[in-house]
Amino acid sequence: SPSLPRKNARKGCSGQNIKVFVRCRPMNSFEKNSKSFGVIECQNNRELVVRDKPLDKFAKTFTFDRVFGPDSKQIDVYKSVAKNCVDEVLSGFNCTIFAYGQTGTGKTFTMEGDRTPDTTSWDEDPMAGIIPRCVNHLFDELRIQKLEFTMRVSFLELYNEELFDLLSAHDDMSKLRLYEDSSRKGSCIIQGLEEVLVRSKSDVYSVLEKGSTKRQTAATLMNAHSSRSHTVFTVTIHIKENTVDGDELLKTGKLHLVDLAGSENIGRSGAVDKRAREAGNINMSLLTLGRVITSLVEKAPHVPYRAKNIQNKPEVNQK
Ligand code: ADP
Ligand code: 2XA
Repeated sequence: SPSLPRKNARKGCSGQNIKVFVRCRPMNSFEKNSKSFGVIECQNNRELVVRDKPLDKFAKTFTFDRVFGPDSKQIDVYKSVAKNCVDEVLSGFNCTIFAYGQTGTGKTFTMEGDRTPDTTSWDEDPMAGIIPRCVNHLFDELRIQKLEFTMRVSFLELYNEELFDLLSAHDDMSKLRLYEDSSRKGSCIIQGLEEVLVRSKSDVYSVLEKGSTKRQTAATLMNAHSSRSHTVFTVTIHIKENTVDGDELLKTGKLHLVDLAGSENIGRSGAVDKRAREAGNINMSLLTLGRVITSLVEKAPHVPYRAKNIQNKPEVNQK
């Protein structure tokens, strides 16, 4: 989905600037062995049927831009969800893809993917998720179009309202500070965030490897569960072009690929359970994000990017 509003923000070919996709993962062996029945079923690529029991008279149908069934492949998801975003970024637009859902539903599988053991070429790995496929496609396109460019990537983790750099050269996991950018309204600066220059596909792979190792370390150090943190992978490209008049034109595009924390602690009312509250409003950001997206969709005059969470405060005398 093309990201946060900018001047001249372009709408996707569908004319909408936010799209919603659903991917259903296959049942795992535990679910199969326990004879669970599937509560969701995909219909004609766009509809999702949700039932409480087999042959549920009250089954509900929901429509999305696309629904991917349990047999969908990484490449199919990439082609329908992310490929357009990569092309928009090459034209100088900003795009964001969020993965949202409960822990265990396949967010990381979809965004990052896995390495097939005993294979060497990651750029042809069928298990590669959206992130590696995006950077790969960016490199291919920039080369095909013979463009003069630089590419930078950053990778951060947001845990318990604190920011950590997954590409930092330091072994420790020190917090990063966040400032509002007074020169650009609605924008912010993350002080000291590593923005690694990548010149080749192999540079990219080193960065991905480093990031996933570091996240593993962070999880151990902070006793954190990845299910309770958000990760944001950002690719920034600068493209130098010459106009017909012989002027130089610098285009900047950003692609944000976000693997959100598990949505399981968010109730219908917006309340979070006691445990999550103790851990420090982990899901506050998910609630805020929900309101931001709703106001963008409804084209509300004010988008509460900076809103503090209101529903999430512990009540007095709560058990
Ligand atoms: P999340 O990030 O939402 O917590 P994961 O990506 O870790 O979930 O997925 C949970 C498990 O399900 C993992 O073992 C993953 O490999 C598997 N899985 C997820 N989606 C798929 C899929 N589409 N096909 C096969 N296995 C999947
Ligand atoms: N999902 C794996 C990483 C994990 O560690 O949780 S897969 C993809 C995106 C990002 C970081 C890493 C990867 C695995 C092992 C070494 C290096 C990279 C990776 C999988 C397939 C193709 C390319 C990269 C990966 Cl942000 C993966």
